[in-house]
Amino acid sequence: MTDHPDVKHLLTSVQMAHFVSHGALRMDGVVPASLNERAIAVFDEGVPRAYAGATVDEAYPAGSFVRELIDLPAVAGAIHSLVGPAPLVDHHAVHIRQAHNGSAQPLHADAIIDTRDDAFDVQLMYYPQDVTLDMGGTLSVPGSHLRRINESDTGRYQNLRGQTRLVCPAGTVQFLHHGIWHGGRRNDSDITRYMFKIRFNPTVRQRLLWNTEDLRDPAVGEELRTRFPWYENASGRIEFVNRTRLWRALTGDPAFDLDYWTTRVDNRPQRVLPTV
Ligand SMILES: O=C(O)CCC(=O)C(=O)O
Repeated sequence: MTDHPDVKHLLTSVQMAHFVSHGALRMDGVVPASLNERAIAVFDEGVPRAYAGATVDEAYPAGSFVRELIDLPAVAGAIHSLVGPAPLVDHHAVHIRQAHNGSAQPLHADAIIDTRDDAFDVQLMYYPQDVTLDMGGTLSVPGSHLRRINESDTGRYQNLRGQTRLVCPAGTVQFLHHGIWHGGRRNDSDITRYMFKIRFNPTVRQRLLWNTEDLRDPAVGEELRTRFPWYENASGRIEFVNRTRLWRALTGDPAFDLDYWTTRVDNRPQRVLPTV
C-alpha cells in the first residue's frame, strides 16, 4: 500500500464530515468487475487469518486478492484519509449469509465501550455481488457511532427510525466507524450473500489526512449538522458535541464548534483573581 496516494483519490472534507456525522461512507461500485468475479471463489476458500496488529504487508502479501482490493486507488485513498498511512490490521472476516438462512444478527457495535474521542478504527466492508433488500444486506444506524455502547447491548432494539439496510451494486465498499450500531440481516433470497470485512487501526494521529482544499466549504458544516430521526430532541444535541470533539481532533482546530454547544461545556476558566 502506498504511503502517499494521489491527492485526487483522497476523500474531501465534505466526505470526511459525512463520515463524522453518519459514522459511515459508502462508495458504490468502486471495485471493478474483474475483481468481483474472482472474489467469491477466494472467499469460499477463506482468507488466511492475520494476527491482531499485523502490518498490511504481513496480512496481505503483494499479489494476494485482498491486497489488490485495498490497493485500488479509490479504496487506498479512502483508507489513507480515514486512518492514515501504514494502518495495522486488527482483524478481518468473511461473512457468508446462506440463502434463506433464517436469522438476523442482533444490533451491535464491534466495540466495548471505547472512550477515545480523538481516534477511531475503521471497518472496510466489501460486497462483491449486487445486494438486494431480501439478501439481508448490513443494517446500520446512521449517527450511532459516537453513542458508546457495550457490543451487543443494543441487541434488543429491533428497528430504529432512520436505520438503513444496505442495497448496493456489486463492487461496493463502505467504511464504518468502529462504534456504529449495525448487524447482518436475515437472507430471505435464493442467493448466498458475501461480505468481506477488515478493521484497520491507525498508527499516526488522524489529523488532516484527506484532501483539505474544501475545508472551509459551508457544505462541511451542513454535513456535520445532520440530524437523524432516531435522535431524541434533547439528547440528540450530545451528538453535536461528540462530532465537534471529533472534528476538532481531526482538524487540529480547538475553536471549531457547531452552535456553541461544546464551547460552553468546555469552558473552565483557569484565571485566578488575587484575593482582596
Ligand atoms: O453480515 C453482515 O452484513 C454484517 C456482519 C457484521 O455485523 C459484523 O461483521 O460485525
